[in-house]
Amino acid sequence: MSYRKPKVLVTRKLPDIIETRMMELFDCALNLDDRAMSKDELIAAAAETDVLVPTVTDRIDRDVIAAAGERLKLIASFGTGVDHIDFPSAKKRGIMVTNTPDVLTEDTADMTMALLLAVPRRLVEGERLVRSGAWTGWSPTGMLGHRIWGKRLGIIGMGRIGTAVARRARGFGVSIHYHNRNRVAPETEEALEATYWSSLDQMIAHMDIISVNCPHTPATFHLLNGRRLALMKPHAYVVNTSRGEVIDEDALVKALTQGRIGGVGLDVFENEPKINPKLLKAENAVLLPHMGSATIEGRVAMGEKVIINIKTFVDGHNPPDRVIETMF
Ligand code: 8YV
Repeated sequence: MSYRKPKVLVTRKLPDIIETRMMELFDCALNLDDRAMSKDELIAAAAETDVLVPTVTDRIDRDVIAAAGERLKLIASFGTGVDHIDFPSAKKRGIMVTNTPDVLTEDTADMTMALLLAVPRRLVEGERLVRSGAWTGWSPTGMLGHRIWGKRLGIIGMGRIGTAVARRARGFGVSIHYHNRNRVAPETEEALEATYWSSLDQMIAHMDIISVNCPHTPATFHLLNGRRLALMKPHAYVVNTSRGEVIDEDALVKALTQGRIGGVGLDVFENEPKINPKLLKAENAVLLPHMGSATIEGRVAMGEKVIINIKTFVDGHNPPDRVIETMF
């Protein structure tokens, strides 16, 4: 039987080594210019492909899935979060969805830790001061921030990334607290000396730093809303490397600009790449361009996962990173 290579559409430029391998294995349409595709382009492309490889910048909504016709069988997303894909619509049409978990856990936890240090210690403000030429030298009261040693970190979402953040933060003398849909295994709690809070409100009210590490799902949309932000201690910080939508960004900006919280470290935003202008002006906000998993090693490993997911699927097996309903 002759083997027809599956037609695979990759929506963004991937690392060269991944694109080369994909070209060998599949009938691949690449995006060498790395220009984000419009909805119309996605709709047109989805109708003519067996496998779609989107990223967080592509909205694979109901319209795109409806336009896909009979041909599209797999959406092999490049990334762990799948909130850009209308999963129920895909499921209804029998389209499988896969993602790339695990391989970006440590990198994202590193970036969370970087923000967790940068905000209380005013790292970026200090850097701006030096570069501006306005630094007049050391002073006993210059650039005072807050110590993180001995403080309480509240992790919202104790999955892979949340756990990896907890492991790191312990090394900095921070006590670990968490809220999660399900309590983690007693061995994990014990190893991390982690305290479980069944009430998110209660946890928020007692923490010095809040780290958002849960996925964005219908259940976590605006989980950190105005009411919950008002529960925070006035000196406490918020760090988010998950998805902007988990926080009500308008409410966060209000809390920050009215001095009701100490500062924020954000790698993700509600309307990426648009940033609330008030955030841009806030000295106590460290803002990053969604780069939590942006390491060469991580992005290659994510690409390898995409290839394995596609290959196992077209060979008639169950892909290792199949997204299932219970994840939402
Ligand atoms: C990825 C991410 O870079 O994997 C995720 O969920 O947020 C990022 O680290 C991005 O999603 C790639 O599509």
